[in-house]
Amino acid sequence: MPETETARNETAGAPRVGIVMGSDSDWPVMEAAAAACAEFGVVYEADVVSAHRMPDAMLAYGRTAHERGLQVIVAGAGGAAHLPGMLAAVTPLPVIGVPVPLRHLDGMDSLLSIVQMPAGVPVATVSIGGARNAGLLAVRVLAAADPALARAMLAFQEDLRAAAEAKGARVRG
Ligand code: RP5
Repeated sequence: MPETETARNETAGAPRVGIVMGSDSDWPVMEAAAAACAEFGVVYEADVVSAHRMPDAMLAYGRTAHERGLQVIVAGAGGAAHLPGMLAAVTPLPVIGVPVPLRHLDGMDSLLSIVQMPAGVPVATVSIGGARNAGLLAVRVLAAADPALARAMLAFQEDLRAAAEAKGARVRG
């Protein structure tokens, strides 16, 4: 995974999205969230913040994230995936959860650990392994109050439409 300092460097600006995961073994999935942010020029930070192995650091991350200027948290974990929900319990920021698929159970355990939150503590859960959509959703959250980012998202959606239509044209011949 990248050096967190890279995303925090002063020329890039302060991170707006915090991408965290339970283990560095989650990074091959979670890097798609980072790539989506980077595509839109959104500065992110990425780090390992394990709910089970480093609970004090995890709670400190969640409690201080908004004070540090983060505006959205993308949290991925696999198995007994409590990280997104525990962060949502202590931060006022929107939390987007990514169920990371592990070798057993095809990620269903991760999905069910993240998605079924009690009322009052929301986690916006994407599909199993859906880190790209998590990154894109984080960009959309920011775009709600950032007109330039909203325009960039509309252009991205237009590209998606054009690509889908081109595929249709190839099928039709
Ligand atoms: C979870 O345990 C992590 O999010 C990861 O998906 C899983 C396995 O972690 P490692 O044993 O690979 O460090 O907490």
